[in-house]
Amino acid sequence: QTVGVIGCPFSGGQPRGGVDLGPLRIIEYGLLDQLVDLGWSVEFDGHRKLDKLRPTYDPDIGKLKQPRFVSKVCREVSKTVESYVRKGQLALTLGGDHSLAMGTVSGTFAVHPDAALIWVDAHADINTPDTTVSGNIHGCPVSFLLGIAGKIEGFSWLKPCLKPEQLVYIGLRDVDPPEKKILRQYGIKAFSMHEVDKYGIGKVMEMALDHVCPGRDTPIHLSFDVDGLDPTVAPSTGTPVRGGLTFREGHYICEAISETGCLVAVDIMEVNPTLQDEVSIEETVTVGCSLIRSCLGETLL
Ligand code: DIR
Ligand code: MN
Ligand code: MN
Ligand code: MN
Repeated sequence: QTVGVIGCPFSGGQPRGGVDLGPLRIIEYGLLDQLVDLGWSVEFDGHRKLDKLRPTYDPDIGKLKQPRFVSKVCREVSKTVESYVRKGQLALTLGGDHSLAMGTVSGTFAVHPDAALIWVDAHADINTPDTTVSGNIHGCPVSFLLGIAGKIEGFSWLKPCLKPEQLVYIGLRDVDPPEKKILRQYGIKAFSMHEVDKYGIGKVMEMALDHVCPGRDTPIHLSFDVDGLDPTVAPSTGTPVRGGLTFREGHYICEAISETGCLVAVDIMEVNPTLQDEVSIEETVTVGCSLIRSCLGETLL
């Protein structure tokens, strides 16, 4: 089994610097050796050179900030993810901010249009260019993937590829009012922290998989924003929200998905190794690596 690692040092989908250093720190921490120790053959040809894609002139489009830069980067990432998935390799993307998921998810769905998308996050990231208040595109990727974002200059390469029933959320707790309306309108399945508390993570994963992967034979793309975890577990991230997934709940999600044998692509996003103190940074990088290992089959026994 081969994993293709795609390092994406990119922060253009939100205003805080430093999230572009996430993938570098995760690799420096020794992720690739850990994956080899798990029995994987690892392909990694260095971090993507994304900064060279920055346009010289990139004014806002409506409220959207740095739209052309985000679009060009995601287009490039999409091609890379698609090529790994097409070869039958597991595409592992290290972010970088979550706007990158427009690239990663569209890459996976180009090969597997029938795939499932499991989105672990405190946020729904489903604002449209009309509903976004912040203008930060990392709060919008899902609307683009669903094709409900409308026509935005530069994004015509990104064809709607995701149907509402192919998507399930886990860990939500900071959803904007217009986002709640979109979730209801399209009947999108979401397990917020309320449902995690109510049913426990074991039952939530069973229900989530029953929804998007009922026969346990649908290819799965997992897009994991580390802010889905509680800030005590993953403090070094740009938009932490209290009341998140515990260390074990986060890992259980990855283990349960790994057990299906259906995983074809994973994103680990929003690790920002410039926020909080050195201990917090180390904890966040470490948990990013251990989530990845759980996705790639590491078990406790
Ligand atoms: C907010 C926050 N919903 C926005 N989103 C974040 O900016 O659209 N996503 N932080 O990760
Ligand atoms: Mn996110
Ligand atoms: Mn397929
Ligand atoms: Mn988030």
